[in-house]
Amino acid sequence: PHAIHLRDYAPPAWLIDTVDLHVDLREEAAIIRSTLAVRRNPASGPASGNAAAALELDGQELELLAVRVDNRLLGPDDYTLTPERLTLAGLADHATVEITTRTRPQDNTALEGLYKSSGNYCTQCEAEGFRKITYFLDRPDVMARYTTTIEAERARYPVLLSNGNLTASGDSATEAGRHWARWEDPWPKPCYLFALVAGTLVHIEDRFTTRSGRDVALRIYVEPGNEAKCGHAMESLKKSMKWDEDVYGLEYDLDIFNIVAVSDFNMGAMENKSLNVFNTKYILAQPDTATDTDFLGIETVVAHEYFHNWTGNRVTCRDWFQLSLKEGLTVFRDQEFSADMNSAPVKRIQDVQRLRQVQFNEDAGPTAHSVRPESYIEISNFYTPTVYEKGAEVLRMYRTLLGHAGYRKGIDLYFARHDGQAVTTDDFLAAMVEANGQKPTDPLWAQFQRWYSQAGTPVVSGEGRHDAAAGTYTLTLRQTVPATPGQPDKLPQVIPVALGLVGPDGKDVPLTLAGEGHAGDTTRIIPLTEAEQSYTFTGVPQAPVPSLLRGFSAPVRLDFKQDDAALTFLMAHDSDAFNRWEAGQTLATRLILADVDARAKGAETAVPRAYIDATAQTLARAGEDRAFAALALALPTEGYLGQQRATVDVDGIHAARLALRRTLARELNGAFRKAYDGNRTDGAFTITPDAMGRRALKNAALAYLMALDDAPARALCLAQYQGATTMTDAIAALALIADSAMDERAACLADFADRWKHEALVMDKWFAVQALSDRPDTLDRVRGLMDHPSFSIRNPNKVYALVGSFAANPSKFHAADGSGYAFLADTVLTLDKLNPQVASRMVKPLARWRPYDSGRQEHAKAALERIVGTTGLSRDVHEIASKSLV
Ligand code: BAL
Ligand code: ZN
Repeated sequence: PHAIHLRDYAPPAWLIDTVDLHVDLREEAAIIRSTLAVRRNPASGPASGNAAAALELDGQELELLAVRVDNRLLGPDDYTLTPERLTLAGLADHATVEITTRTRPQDNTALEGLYKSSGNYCTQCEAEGFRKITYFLDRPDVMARYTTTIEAERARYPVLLSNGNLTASGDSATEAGRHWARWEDPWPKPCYLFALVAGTLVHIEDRFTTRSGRDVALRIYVEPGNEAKCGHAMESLKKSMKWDEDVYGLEYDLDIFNIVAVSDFNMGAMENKSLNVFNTKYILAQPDTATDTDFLGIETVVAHEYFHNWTGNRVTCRDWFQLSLKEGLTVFRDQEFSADMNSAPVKRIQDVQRLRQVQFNEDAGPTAHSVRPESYIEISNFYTPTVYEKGAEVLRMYRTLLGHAGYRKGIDLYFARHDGQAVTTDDFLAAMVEANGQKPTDPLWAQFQRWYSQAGTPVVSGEGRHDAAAGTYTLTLRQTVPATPGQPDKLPQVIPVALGLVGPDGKDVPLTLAGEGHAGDTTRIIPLTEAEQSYTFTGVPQAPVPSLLRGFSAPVRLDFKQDDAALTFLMAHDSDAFNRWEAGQTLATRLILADVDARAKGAETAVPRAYIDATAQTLARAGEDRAFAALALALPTEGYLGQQRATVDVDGIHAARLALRRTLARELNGAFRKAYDGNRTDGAFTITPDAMGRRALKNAALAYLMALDDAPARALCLAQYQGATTMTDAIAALALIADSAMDERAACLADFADRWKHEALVMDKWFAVQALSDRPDTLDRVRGLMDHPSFSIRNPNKVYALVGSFAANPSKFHAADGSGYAFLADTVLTLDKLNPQVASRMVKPLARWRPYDSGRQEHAKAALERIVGTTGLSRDVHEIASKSLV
């Protein structure tokens, strides 16, 4: 397989203005007739040698039945056909090309292109699935207007949907029992936004009136029986539509917006124009089947896909290297939407936790790549936390540097300039800065561009010095960007550091830089642009405690010299909620890592009284913001702790973290019990931030109590499981029971499975709690569960729930004997034959083997070599596995 490089981009030699698709769905196969109005691209003329360029159409796994050009049927000598391309030479400058192909959606286990899920037809075309439906210029810079006619048996497929508006429908004139529907999408779009659905579906309907008075029909289609579980998704959709008008001035542009939820889906959801296709996980929810996290996930993903209507669909990507143009921006938009709908500090902490857990990990490993990658072998491998979440951080930094009003000016100019176009991240940057009277070539913005081109997580280190005599505080900051594969040398980046100085009274000091006439704000943005920079603040008579990177103002690792007393002070007093949380996490990280080191030498450390007292304070103040308190009580994950060391001490980290949990549980037992009892939510279920905060705090307290695994805790946990009225409470208790050696463990797991065996999404949770269990026989159980009637290796959600969760179980997946790695390799090889995209996702945990000890390294390498040495491996898995062995 060969790599595709950004530097090789050339505009398409041909354009497609209109596409008329006729899709005939039959039980034996689907027949697709596509009529394309093509023309030579004037922007790709003689100068680029394209005057006589042939029309080269992408196509994969298609059976070609007929080709006509301007109504003339071509013979096999009139075109060139390879497994990946259909080439037509000698065309006039304008032509009508009609292509008829056959595919077998029922055999499509890769879930890319046209496939069947639970007996219904659906499509997934991003990034390159359309070429599995018909021969086409499958690249996002070819935007066309689509008309789609779907024909199928009426009884089995009463619902026929595609993009745009339904313009006609009827019964087949020639065959009894068959019907058809025609959809026309007035908006030009790249083929990755095409969608089609046919099946037995029911829907709920609502309406939204846009601010200019457009009445939009909103429909969510699901399998019969699920219609009562769509209410939260519908509310989320309406909130998103309103928020996008209020915050971005962006309005919906058609009279209908359809969502279809399917149970077999590689991703979370897909933003096809006016026909979003969703994984059921991000639509279906009721209090007894979905957790608070699920409810929040639905709100976010529904918003994300809706927001793509502008950021992705109206303005799309020129090529796939620009993926973050739409994904980073849209993630930033959904993050801010969710922050506005719920608790902003809690949302920010959760987003940063995810960034650190997955993106920092990626950025430090063999598949590290920049937000705008330079090359790829398989584009599906680049739907990554770097493109999505780090991309979102880049957007946040624009807003931090330009201010809210400046950011909005930039967004407005971006749409004014580029509506209807396929553009680049350079175009985006130009719009942002030019709208603010600056130039992309200005030093700051030329340097800011490195966020797109340089991979690796920058490290910011430094220290502060107080001069009591002068009343000044001098802060020195340094940055380095680590080497990553293919990028050995890095240049400094623009790092907006949001800074506050907290005085001894716990209040923020107004910040005045030396040379400024008057006191400024109490939080200031310092753009760190050099490898080292110093800043002196005046009017600081008493030694302050600095609070750096407030709100996590840049996606960097901070290594600032600060003693435990300063961190404890910030935990209590920082006006920035994120940094109050962060100070506690930094302290906990220090304590656990010190204990890891002690354990390596056969000793153990004692937990300082000050830390226990600070945790007691967090509990005492929990009523101020319970969701925040729950996050503050959670210790850093084993994954995050491992990232802090060159070599991960798997067992040491596991033991030290558990020991700290047990110490806190013992020392603060009464306080945890009080927090538990004080936050029972036995009344009517609501998903308000307050109700979710109560459940989160109560379950955090229960987890601490269960760390002791004593009789009172067990009784409490069992009672919660048995009496739970919400899935949040039921699964929290079940996860703790699955971790424990309680006699009731097997009975509870059996009870849960018996109760929920007909609810696929609930069974996913059942698989996950067992795969994440701390019990010594977890791997054996996971192997056994692969044969459970509710498990299917063909269903991505099941694979993510069981295999993905196991790979996220630090001490079990990284077992010293390599058994976890061998299991994952076996599973990846089985999966690869069915669904390369899912297989490729599952190989990633194995690819990050370098920071482990030599024994584990050898086991992981052997597993990877076994994968790479397998013949017929997909491009997807080959790319990740082979890169990880370099
Ligand atoms: N575009 C792929 C799914 C998503 O990011 O919305
Ligand atoms: Zn997206």
